[in-house]
Amino acid sequence: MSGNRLVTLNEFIIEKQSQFPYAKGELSRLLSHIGIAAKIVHREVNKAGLVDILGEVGAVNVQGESQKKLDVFADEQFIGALKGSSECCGIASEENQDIVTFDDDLAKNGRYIVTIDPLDGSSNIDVNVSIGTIFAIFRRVTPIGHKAEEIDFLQEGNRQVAAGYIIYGSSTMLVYTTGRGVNGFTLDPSIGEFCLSHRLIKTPETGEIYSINEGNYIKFPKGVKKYIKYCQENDKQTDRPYSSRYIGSLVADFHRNLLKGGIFLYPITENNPNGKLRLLYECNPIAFLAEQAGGKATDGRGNRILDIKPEALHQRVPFYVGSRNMVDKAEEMISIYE
Ligand code: P6P
Repeated sequence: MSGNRLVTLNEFIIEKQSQFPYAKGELSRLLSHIGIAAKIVHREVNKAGLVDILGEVGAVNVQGESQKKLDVFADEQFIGALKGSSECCGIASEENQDIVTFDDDLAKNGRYIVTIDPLDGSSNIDVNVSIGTIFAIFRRVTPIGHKAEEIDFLQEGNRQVAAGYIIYGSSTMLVYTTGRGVNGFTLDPSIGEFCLSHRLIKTPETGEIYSINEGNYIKFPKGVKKYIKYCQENDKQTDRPYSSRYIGSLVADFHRNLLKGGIFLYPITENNPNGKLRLLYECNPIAFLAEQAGGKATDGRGNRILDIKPEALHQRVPFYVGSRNMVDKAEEMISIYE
């Protein structure tokens, strides 16, 4: 709210655009189009239990239309919005094995590429648990006017120009950064606008929440087991009151920790020797947001997530993200016991 007036996402984007004197509005248009797709997905997510949207791909609903799983629906909505922005020449999506290039002349002149997980945690939708969309925006490295190529998508996360997520929860929020802090916008369905609700989010340097799937405990490296025990032991001196909170939806777990302080860990396990989470469209955007809010994101081996050079579109990495002091402590224990 500037004064008492609501600030909408578009007003905020345009206001901030003036801080980039050479910006011609391309990034602004891209972000606005993401906001439009988010509203459409919000509408379907919120009634998913009532319509056939949960059906398997290829099934036929009562009207004889081919049913779409919600994540395929979300993928189509975001691809359509990004293509329609005419600022994006292609995307890498969790839902598509290969990059999706937009080959019309207008889009080939787009300066940006987007990596996206259109609906992360969609297995939770059937049980009404919060899910999310995660996206990252880069400038293309191939010449404008040509089709996007895979090399455009294999850039280190430190080259992101923007990143964000939409969380479809008790309310729908869009949280994003362009490298000048993290701002959160809550969707007001009565006016169909995302309105600024969390200005310049700063995550606490330490917190009292640790988020990890303890069902994998026996498969964790020794240092991770030691860190979990550290979080659970009551230290008489500090009376460390850690709580375990794990939703199983990255955006929901991260969003809570971002606001309250905490650490999210997805380590390597025997089943996932490189971790489970994807570098391009889960870890990089979340890491950018975490750092912009004063937090930290590493692979548990001292490597900053944003400095990892991607080798493949769907590459997985171990992921430790959240309050700076907590990530440091986890790293310390992993290095001691590894
Ligand atoms: P697990 C959801 O499937 C997801 O990709 C993330 O949103 C979430 O953090 C993680 O996987 C949960 O994985 O193995 O604990 O169920």
